[in-house]
Amino acid sequence: VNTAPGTPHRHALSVHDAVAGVLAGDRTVLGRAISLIESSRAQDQEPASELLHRVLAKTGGADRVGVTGVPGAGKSTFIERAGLMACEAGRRVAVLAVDPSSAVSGGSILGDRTRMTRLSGHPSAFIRPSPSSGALGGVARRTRETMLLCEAAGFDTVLIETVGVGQSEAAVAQMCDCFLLLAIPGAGDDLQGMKRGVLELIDAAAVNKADAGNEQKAKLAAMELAGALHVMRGDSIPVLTCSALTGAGVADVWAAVTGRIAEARASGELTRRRHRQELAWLETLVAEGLRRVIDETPAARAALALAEERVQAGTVTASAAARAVLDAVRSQLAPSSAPSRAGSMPSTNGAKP
Ligand SMILES: Nc1nc2c(ncn2[C@@H]2O[C@H](COP(=O)(O)OP(=O)(O)OP(=O)(O)O)[C@@H](O)[C@H]2O)c(=O)[nH]1
Ligand SMILES: [Mg+2]
Repeated sequence: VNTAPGTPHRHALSVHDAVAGVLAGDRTVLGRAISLIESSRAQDQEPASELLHRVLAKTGGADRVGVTGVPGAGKSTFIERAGLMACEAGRRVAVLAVDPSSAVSGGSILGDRTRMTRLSGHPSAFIRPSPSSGALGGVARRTRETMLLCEAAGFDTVLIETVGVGQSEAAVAQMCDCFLLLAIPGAGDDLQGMKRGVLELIDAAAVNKADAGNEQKAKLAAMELAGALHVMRGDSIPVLTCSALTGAGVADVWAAVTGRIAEARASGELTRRRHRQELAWLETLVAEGLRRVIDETPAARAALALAEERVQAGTVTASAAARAVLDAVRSQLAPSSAPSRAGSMPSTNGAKP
């Protein structure tokens, strides 16, 4: 059931076969289609984009659930248990991860895979480890597109684990319908290690590890967390307790998560949320693309290097330096419309009679 990311293409998969296989729910083809969209080879970009375009109409059908929490909070254990529950209820479950750090730290996804052995052996589950390298932007793109392929292949529940500390939370929040925080009790001043930003992104929370005599402590932590969330955000979200290890309370947490998604779907809020996410995603891609234009344009790259030097030396302001870089970009894109550096009106191709 598991498929390794970035597997080299044994035989190039035609877009036609990829589309047909994915739509038919063929796992082998799905795995290879995901490898195609994960590929950074230049010749794979066009077919990958074509593939996504052709399955687009069949995407969007899943409940998209993100799970976050500090390392060791029990995210993988929870996902395995909730995923199994969903499978047993007749759902088809795909598990993905956003792990921008795995290239550096290694191992965490391998660990996840071994820990999710029961789920990965289930015929209704598909577990895809995180793309194993790349900056957050690239990893987020691949996870988002993998999610779309899984939906096109008929998976109706997608669980995404955030791995690693950093900005992966924001990236996952931007691609899911419900973002669940797993907290743990007795981490003392609990709101502690949790970044305030994460608390603003979540839609539900559960205090995990409510077992082995820690049930009461977990309940207190849940009340404290609910109170803090209410003060900070001015709204109430469900904060429950559970034990991913024993399974106690997991069904209730899962019901709260899927219940919220069902409500949002019925009210139209889900559609609005996804539209907002799509627009934010579009902006991210455009911004990243512009940045790439700079990196790929020698004149712009040189202007940026010069700007950095001057800002560092304190000889120009950052805003003036940024303007110079953008001018360099513009003059490359459309030489005739670039504003003149002397501050005069742009000439109309310099060839007026
Ligand atoms: N007592 C108890 N232990 C748990 C529970 N859930 C998870 N654990 C244990 O906590 C450890 C970490 O669990 P994981 O599920 O790997 O946690 P994670 O959040 O996925 O960790 P990373 O992916 O490394 O960030 C494991 O040893 C689990 O067995 C729980 O509900 N109760
Ligand atoms: Mg994990």
